[in-house]
Amino acid sequence: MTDLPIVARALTHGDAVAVRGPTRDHTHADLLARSAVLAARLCGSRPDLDGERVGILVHPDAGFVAALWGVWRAGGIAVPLSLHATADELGHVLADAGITRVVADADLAASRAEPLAACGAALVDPRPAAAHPTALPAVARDRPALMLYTSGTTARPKGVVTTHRCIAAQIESLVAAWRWTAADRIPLFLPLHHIHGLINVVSCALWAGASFTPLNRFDPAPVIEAVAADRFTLFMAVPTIYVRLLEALDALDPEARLRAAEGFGRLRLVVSGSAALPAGVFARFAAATGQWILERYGMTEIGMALSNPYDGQRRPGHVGLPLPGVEVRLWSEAHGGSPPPGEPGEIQVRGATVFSGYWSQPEATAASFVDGWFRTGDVAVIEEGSYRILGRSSVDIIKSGGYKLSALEIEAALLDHPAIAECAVVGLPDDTWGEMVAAAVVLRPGATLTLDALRGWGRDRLSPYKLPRRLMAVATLPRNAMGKVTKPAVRALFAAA
Ligand code: MLC
Ligand code: AMP
Repeated sequence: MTDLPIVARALTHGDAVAVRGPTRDHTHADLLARSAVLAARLCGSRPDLDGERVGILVHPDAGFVAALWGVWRAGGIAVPLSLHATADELGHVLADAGITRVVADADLAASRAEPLAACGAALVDPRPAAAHPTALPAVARDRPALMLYTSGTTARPKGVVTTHRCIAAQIESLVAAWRWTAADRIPLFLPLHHIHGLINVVSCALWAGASFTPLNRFDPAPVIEAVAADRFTLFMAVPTIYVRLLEALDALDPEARLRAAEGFGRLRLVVSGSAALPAGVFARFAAATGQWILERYGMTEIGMALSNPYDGQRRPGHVGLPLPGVEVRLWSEAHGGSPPPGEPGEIQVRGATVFSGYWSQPEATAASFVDGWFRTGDVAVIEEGSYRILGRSSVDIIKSGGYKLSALEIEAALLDHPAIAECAVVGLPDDTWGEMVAAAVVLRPGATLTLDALRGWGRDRLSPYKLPRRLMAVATLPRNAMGKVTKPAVRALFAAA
């Protein structure tokens, strides 16, 4: 018998449906059985994986859960891998995490054969096989369980390590705040190498004995049809998806639009996060469907921290108050402490939901805490008892469609282009993506470069969502007296153009 919180919960849910598939459903008991078989396969003759990092390259369905739980039940650290990563990006994660085994669906493994082979990773088949009884290790809650790679103010993404106890705290906080029950049904179209899809959608559903329906990717038409047909009770997405839904609803004929709007209106709860939900989108969605989207704020390192209320007024442009079990404060360098009421400060977070550290980066971990509080780098004010996020302290972090991107990582890749001598990457405000990646470049003498050519060249080097959507050639980049590129001035160049 294992001590893992989520597995213990699944034992109580038994034959309830956990994953609703196109051809068949999977119960919580199925997931437990499949994960036990995989855990035994991973352990082989070893009693415990003892924190071995195991990559997961599996489609977001029951197989993914079996792989995640299988790694956990074998005593490993699960590292969900992006299904959109380039060979170079995947290679970075595999090497940084020291991954030597990857649980991989055959089609995904085949399309990434080169980077997998380059790091010598052995493949483990996630498909169910005949069970053979094996004693699985007892895994203590304070052992590391998960590593999610996140971009930041360094050129390459860092691994964010959380323990079983921390994950349980993140889930329990949301299950309580948003009143998850076993009757809930939620669609999954977000990627599972990030916390939004993995914890807020999948893990909360499984914890509560509810079910999720994998949709592989976000396509508005089938999602709207399923909502209209009352297939879901809950809906969680990034702001870009609400923008897309509104466009799709507008394009429907009046009868279909009414049916869809009523379907959205009947959902128990609709949540937005991972980036700022524009007040205009909140208002248009409320007008179209009657749903007041609940906006919340979180981060890979801390889980979810702030949320508008389940009951009571949800204020557009605001992210509410601390979730259960989460301590939040504003901190101002200028004031050497909490800022006066109504003045901005950095959001800092403490509590059981906060991560353990960045993988093998003790300096970066130490630098991200002050007196035990995690420094988010996000700046907010408290207005009438609700936090409002003003922005980020780093200009080098861009949020596009809910993905956190590092301008430094994109710049490093673009500088490999033979036509580019210098470059500066910034995020520009965008109605659909929140922010859009834009690159100002100084070209080498005689060189020319178009946006299409740059995007085509970049496809082998960067995930598609990191590729610039705007390009501007300039004679020189704006720099300050120290010679450092001034990013606000770069943004102004694009605005002027
Ligand atoms: C896709 N594209 C993007 C993009 N997503 N470009 C910029 N930013 C993005 N986020 C590109 C595609 O590669 C494609 O390029 C073109 O846009 C059109 O693609 P699409 O098919 O229309 O997009 P789609 O695949 O539907 O993706 C949109 C999306 C996706 C919104 C569903 O971006 C997404 O899943 N975002 C959520 C990410 C997430 O889970 N973040 C949470 C992080 S955790 P081309 O050139 O190929 O045509 C976190 C903590 C917290 O933030 O608080 O939750
Ligand atoms: P990630 O590192 O991918 O986990 O992204 C976390 C970041 O997303 C936070 O630091 C914020 O900058 C941003 N974020 C998440 N939720 C919100 C929100 N509701 N409003 C504004 N920004 C948000």
